[in-house]
Amino acid sequence: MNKPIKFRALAAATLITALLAACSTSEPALTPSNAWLRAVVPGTDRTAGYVTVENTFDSAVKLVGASSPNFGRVELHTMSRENGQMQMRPVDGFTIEAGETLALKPSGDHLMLLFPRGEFGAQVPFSLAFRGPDGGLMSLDVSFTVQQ
Ligand SMILES: [Cu+2]
Repeated sequence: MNKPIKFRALAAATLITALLAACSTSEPALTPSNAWLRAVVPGTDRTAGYVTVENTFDSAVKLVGASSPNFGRVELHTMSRENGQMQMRPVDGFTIEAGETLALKPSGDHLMLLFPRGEFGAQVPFSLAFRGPDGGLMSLDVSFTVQQ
């Protein structure tokens, strides 16, 4: 089996192929789960979204952005405690090391969803953008469940 060597040699092509073949558990992939967002409170222009992504590639990837037709803008935010207060601020991405899982969740790192627009169903489509080890971008379509 020379698969690992082949994977390194063809990193970019393999990453994309693996994403397309995400239903096959034997292939390395980025696997999303538990994707949800808080329903937008009427009269406000923002809410937060959360998702877990497992990276089974043998190299790190970085979540560098997200977009949705239902939001004018999506930012990546981190939370930290400063002077006894929880503060959030934009970051340029979240790295997921090889074999690790990124968990965006309440009171922690999250997607800041700004300027809601259009009709909302029970599911909201998102495209997550990841930068691979070769610098190339990969996108992953994930459906987020709206929770009240
Ligand atoms: Cu935020």
